[in-house]
Amino acid sequence: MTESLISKTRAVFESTFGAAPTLVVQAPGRVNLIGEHTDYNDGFVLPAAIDYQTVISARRRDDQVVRIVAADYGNAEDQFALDAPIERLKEPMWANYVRGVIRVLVERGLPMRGMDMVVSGNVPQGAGLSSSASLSVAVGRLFATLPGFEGVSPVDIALIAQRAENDFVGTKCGNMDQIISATGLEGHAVMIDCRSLETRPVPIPAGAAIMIFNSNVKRGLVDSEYNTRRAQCEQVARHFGVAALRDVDMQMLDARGGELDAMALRRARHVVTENARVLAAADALAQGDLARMGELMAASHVSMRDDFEITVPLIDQLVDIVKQVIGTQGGVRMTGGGFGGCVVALVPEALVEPVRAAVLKEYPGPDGQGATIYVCRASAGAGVVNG
Ligand code: GAF
Repeated sequence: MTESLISKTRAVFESTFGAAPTLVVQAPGRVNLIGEHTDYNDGFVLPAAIDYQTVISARRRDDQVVRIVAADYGNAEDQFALDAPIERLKEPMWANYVRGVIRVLVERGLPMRGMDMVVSGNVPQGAGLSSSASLSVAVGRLFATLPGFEGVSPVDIALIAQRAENDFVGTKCGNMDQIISATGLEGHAVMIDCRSLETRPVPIPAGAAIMIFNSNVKRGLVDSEYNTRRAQCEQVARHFGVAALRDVDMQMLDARGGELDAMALRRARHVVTENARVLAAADALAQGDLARMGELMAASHVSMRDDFEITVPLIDQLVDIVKQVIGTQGGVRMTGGGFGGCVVALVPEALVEPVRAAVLKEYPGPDGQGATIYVCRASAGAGVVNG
């Protein structure tokens, strides 16, 4: 897959700029195995980078101009100067992800140089697999190849990309998507402590496959509902006088939950129990215990459905269809921000085809569209592909 993105961006680069690119970088999308809506609560997550990526072919310039060509948008172009204010555009949105990261890099006083770049990607868009984080992180990774960026770590790149999404693009996301895109490891999920920013690679057990099912339910409410959930969590943390829900445990919730209204209690209970599940899941996965992993993923889904209220009926149906086939041999849950998007399953390889067949047969999808199914490899984080 990367190969075709590389050749596509190279060819467009040569025809647009009349020279070969000297640098190619990639940054992956991600799937979260467990730990939903915990990142902005300073909690724990267990995502994996996937083998769907954004690729940028590029060449440094001798001036302060940045030119970007979007190979997936009819070779549309954006151009701006590093030594003038970098403004947010009304559209196209793809340009804002690039502009945002570059603006944060400039503001940090890093030694920037002009760049010609051609971008293309195959992370499904709007599916909750972090196509935007993969674009932002790819841009950060590209500039991190410049002299003077030696001290900029993968986690720094991720935080710069997150800042750009928060402040420039205007999405109030947490730090999970960018950190896993920057730090992913082939064959591994990564447990991230979203407060300390420590990462712990956890091997995907041999013989286990990661399946992703795009429900094809459009995530219409995701922005407003996401922000509402965030505000509800922050309010409970304030009520308990702590920095974030990370600092609340079940004992505290049992003792003082009565002070909260019923909805706030449900929201907090999701985050508190989900954090505990992530820690348990990292251990279960490390031990190759897919049955335990399955229990934790099932509990996570129920918690997202009943306490955090971010699933929708078609997603619940999709999870049930997969569960019928895998039983106790693996795990399945909704993944990502919610209100549509994708379901993730960790299943023994022998069950990939039976699961696929069941989903194709039984899942109606919106307007009979069914689901789109991906079998993914846990992949490396952002990096230079050559050059
Ligand atoms: C989206 C956000 F971008 C992440 O930061 C995270 O909060 C996730 O939803 C929910 O776990 O992907």
